[in-house]
Amino acid sequence: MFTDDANIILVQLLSLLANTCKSNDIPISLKSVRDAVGRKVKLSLRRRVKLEIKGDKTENRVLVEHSLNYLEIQGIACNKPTQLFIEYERGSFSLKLLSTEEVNEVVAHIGNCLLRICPGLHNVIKKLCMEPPDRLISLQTLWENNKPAEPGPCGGFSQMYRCVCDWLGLPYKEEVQWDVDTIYLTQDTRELNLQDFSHLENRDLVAIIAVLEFNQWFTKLSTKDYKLSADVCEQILRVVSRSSRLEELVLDNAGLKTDFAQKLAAALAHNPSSGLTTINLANNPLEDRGISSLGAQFARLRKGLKHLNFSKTSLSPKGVNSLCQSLSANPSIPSSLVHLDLSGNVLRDDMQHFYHFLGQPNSLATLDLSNTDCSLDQVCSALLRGSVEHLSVLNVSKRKGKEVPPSFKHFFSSVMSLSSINVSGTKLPPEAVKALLLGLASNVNLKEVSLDLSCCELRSGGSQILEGCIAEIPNISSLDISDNGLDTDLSTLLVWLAKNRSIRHLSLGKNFNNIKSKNLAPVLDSLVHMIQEEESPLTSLSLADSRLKSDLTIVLNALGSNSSLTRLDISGNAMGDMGAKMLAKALQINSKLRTVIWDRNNTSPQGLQDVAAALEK
Ligand SMILES: *[C@@H]1O[C@H](CO)[C@@H](O)[C@H](O)[C@H]1NC(C)=O
Ligand SMILES: *[C@@H]1O[C@H](CO)[C@@H](O)[C@H](O)[C@H]1NC(C)=O
Ligand SMILES: *[C@@H]1O[C@H](CO)[C@@H](O)[C@H](O)[C@H]1NC(C)=O
Ligand SMILES: *[C@@H]1O[C@H](CO)[C@@H](O)[C@H](O)[C@H]1NC(C)=O
Ligand SMILES: *[C@@H]1O[C@H](CO)[C@@H](O)[C@H](O)[C@H]1NC(C)=O
Ligand SMILES: *[C@@H]1O[C@H](CO)[C@@H](O)[C@H](O)[C@H]1NC(C)=O
Ligand SMILES: CC(=O)N[C@H]1CO[C@H](CO)[C@@H](O)[C@@H]1O
Repeated sequence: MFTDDANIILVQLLSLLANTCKSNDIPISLKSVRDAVGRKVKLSLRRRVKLEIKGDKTENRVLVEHSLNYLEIQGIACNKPTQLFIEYERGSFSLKLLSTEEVNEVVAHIGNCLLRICPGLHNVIKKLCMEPPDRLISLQTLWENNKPAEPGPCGGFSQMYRCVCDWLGLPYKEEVQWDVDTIYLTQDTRELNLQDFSHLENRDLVAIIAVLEFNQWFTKLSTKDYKLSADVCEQILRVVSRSSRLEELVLDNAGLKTDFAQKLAAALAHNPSSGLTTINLANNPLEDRGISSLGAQFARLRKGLKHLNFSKTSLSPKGVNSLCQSLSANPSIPSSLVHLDLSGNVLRDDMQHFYHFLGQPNSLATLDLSNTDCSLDQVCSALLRGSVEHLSVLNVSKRKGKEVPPSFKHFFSSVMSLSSINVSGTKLPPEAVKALLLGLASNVNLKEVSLDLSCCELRSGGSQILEGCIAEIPNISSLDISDNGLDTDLSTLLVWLAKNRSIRHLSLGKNFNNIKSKNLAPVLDSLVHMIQEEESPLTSLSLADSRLKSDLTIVLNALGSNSSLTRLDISGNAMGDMGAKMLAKALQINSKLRTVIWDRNNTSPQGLQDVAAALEK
């Protein structure tokens, strides 16, 4: 309630007024109060009280509303009819008022003030205890009816920011208000990104972060590649220890060390109503000790966790085991944890508790173990035991030269429900690609699988494997094989791809870097055949970033006769005016295409006009 200054003023104020109202009978004269506090103080609250001092002793005082900062109130207790106990940041005091009604009025007034500053608060006063409890019910009804209809942009952020600056004695920055009230408001975002304010001083960041203790709009606090100072870290921890609104904390590469993780654990322990479910502390050297402390708290989180990112945090198997023991100990986590990123940590040795965790039924959709060297065999066996249902990203990249364990294929052939597999950029060795495809081919449980094999350096070897398996895979609805150095190999591969009647979306781009003009023709012929195949299931095709230039016209011409395509991405092909003309012609007869993604590379205004004219028809 009272900053140091305000508190002193209050105490002084009470002493000053003690003489003027020794007897309860004499009404408090407005003039005497005015004389005591000065003209500037608003006198909306004026009550005769007895301040309880040591033992049973009390002193007659007058309670006057000063420009108090209500943000500092921690709790109010009214355990006896006329008693009012107020606990604030730096102390507490206990008052006796003349009647229960007066106590209720004072509490109602404080609540109303808080509601004005912090609209949307669920518990207007954090800890409020009234005896008998029905006093509380009428107060809550009153506050409910008093809630402001429109709290202002981003949950009334600016107003709170002003109060917080006042409370912490920090300068109020107009530009913060402007940013939030205009930019954040237009973007309708719930994420407060510290980088937006990183040009300000640290103490300004402290005030901005402090608002999140009260604000009910923002649910995410984030920063990346920006070293946080000690006072900023302290304030973040304070918010974690008090907010029930904050759900996501992303402090990526923020210069945090072991002690931060330990303090974060303590902050979580302090806040039973914390709603934090996403924690991304990637690229901070937290080490085993930091993560273990955090884990001990994770074990107790009632709501569980959705997203944990400990990529490149200097973890060893010891830390991962400890973390996973904690995760296993929390009954909410198997159904809540969707993303787990442990990439970029050296995880070579035994990770018994990690595999145990994966081997329980769980909800993981992303498991990133790239650059960790952990055992693929154990991971796959565990995932199968855990009957994972929706794994969409299993990243085990940088495993060149390692043997592919049988459990890898077994996983893909037996997993019960897997809707997307993303191994993009994971540079799977050819045997692993083969195991994956054969596994999928023999899996009778899957349908509508989307497979992203882009950027895996497949080249000729990978192409042959694809040719051998792709036609056999039943329900693969989307396939991305872009950026794999396929070049001339594409001409045969496309023949096989065309045979499969389930692929509706195909991405082929960035595969034409080392192909000679004369070899390009057969590839594009195969593609044209595929597009024009009767009852082709293909509805979406991407040839993005292939730099096909004028050769693209071969494909564009094929669009004229009715193809099944509704979406085509030909961006990054520098097709020029000729291409634009062809596209224009195709669009004039094609009635199916709904979306064409295409950039203006090498197209002059004339080319643009041609296409525009075609679209008008
Ligand atoms: C974890 O954080 C890193 C660094 O920001 C990011 O690249 C990665 O995508 C994140 N992982 C997940 C699963 O979101
Ligand atoms: C897989 O990991 C590699 C290496 O860390 C990374 O570059 C790539 O983006 C990751 N892929 C996915 C799908 O997360
Ligand atoms: C697969 O992962 C990569 C890298 O993280 C991403 O860019 C791509 O969009 C993902 N693919 C799908 C189909 O989600
Ligand atoms: C694959 O899809 C077809 C129809 O699209 C369906 O009849 C068949 O049962 C599916 N196969 C599996 C294994 O789900
Ligand atoms: C394309 O299909 C539409 C209707 O399905 C038909 O009217 C049109 O004649 C067809 N065009 C060609 C070139 O086959
Ligand atoms: C095509 O556009 C990209 C980005 O818009 C640009 O970097 C590139 O130089 C352009 N290429 C040509 C040939 O104009
Ligand atoms: C689902 C589907 O149509 N799969 C087909 C893929 O291609 C092979 C070979 O043509 C067919 O046997 C599958 O039925």
